[in-house]
Amino acid sequence: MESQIEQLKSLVDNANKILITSHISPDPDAVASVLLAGTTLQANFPNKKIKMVLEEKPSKNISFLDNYSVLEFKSLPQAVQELHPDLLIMVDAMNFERCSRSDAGSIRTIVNQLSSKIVAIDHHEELDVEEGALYFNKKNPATAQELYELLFFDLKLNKPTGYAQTTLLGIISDTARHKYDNHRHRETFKIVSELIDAGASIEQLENKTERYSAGQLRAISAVTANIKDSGKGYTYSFIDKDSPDHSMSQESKVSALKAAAEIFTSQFARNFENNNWGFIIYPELASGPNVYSVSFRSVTGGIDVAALAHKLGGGGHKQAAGAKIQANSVQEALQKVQDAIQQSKN
Ligand SMILES: [Mn+2]
Repeated sequence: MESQIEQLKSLVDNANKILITSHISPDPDAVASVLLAGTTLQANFPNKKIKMVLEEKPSKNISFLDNYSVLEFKSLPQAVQELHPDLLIMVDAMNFERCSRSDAGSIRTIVNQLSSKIVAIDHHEELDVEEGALYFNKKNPATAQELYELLFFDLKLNKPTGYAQTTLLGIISDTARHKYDNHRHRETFKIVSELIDAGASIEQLENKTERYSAGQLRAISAVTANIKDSGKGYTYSFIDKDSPDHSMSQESKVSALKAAAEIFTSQFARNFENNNWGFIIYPELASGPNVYSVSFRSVTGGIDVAALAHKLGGGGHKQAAGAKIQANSVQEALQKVQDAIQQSKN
């Protein structure tokens, strides 16, 4: 019986055309993971045709990363149709629905017709792993770490230019600079030391990624104004459609809402009054007028928020998870979340 690593090695060896992708609403770990996997394969197998495609652009500007310009942002079914990949690698995701908002089903149809091989490399809670995929998940704190271990420790591939900064960005952003308990801390800190030795800098990275506009700070003030203690052990806040204000363009509104939600989830969801978990609801403007996002956080060992998010059609980690909700108002979305919490107690 071939080991998983041997299977991965032969899938890569036998593929001439490889497509690498990640999840919709890509965060820095998703983008860094696509870049790390793609540039490493490109550097080690210069005769293979390798494409790095994401269906959506990241909300954070991380275009300073080395090789960022090789990333293509386009419809994933279209990219699969154009390339006819022998091998499709999903990173930071485990099924096509996570990778495509436009049409996951048609990706599945094309991939089946082509008999393309599928690999999924992820660190989220296991949920609907794509059928037939060779699946890797050690529950690392970031997919960039999972990839670093696979590519350089297990497959012993050569490192491409820019790998140190790219990997470090994935790890630093998904761990919120090592804020949370991490059962793979020995591997994480060993790798982070290697990356810093290779010239990457946490301070420089964070100075580039942690930037706020006036619009984002106005959205944050709406979030802190709306913060509530439910009286049932959890904290919540919300932003309605008209926040932060009417004058902003759609694009800056989307980024302001995301930034405000992120501040709430990282700083306040677990830390308000005596509560150790909570959530925020905000309009998901990019998905349509009646779509809201809910984002949950809890302290390790407390509430399993992945299960709550799953009830609402989403997913994630036990301590950090989210879902998208159809609702006509933020109040209706809030009611749906509170109903799901109530049901999970019964
Ligand atoms: Mn991730």
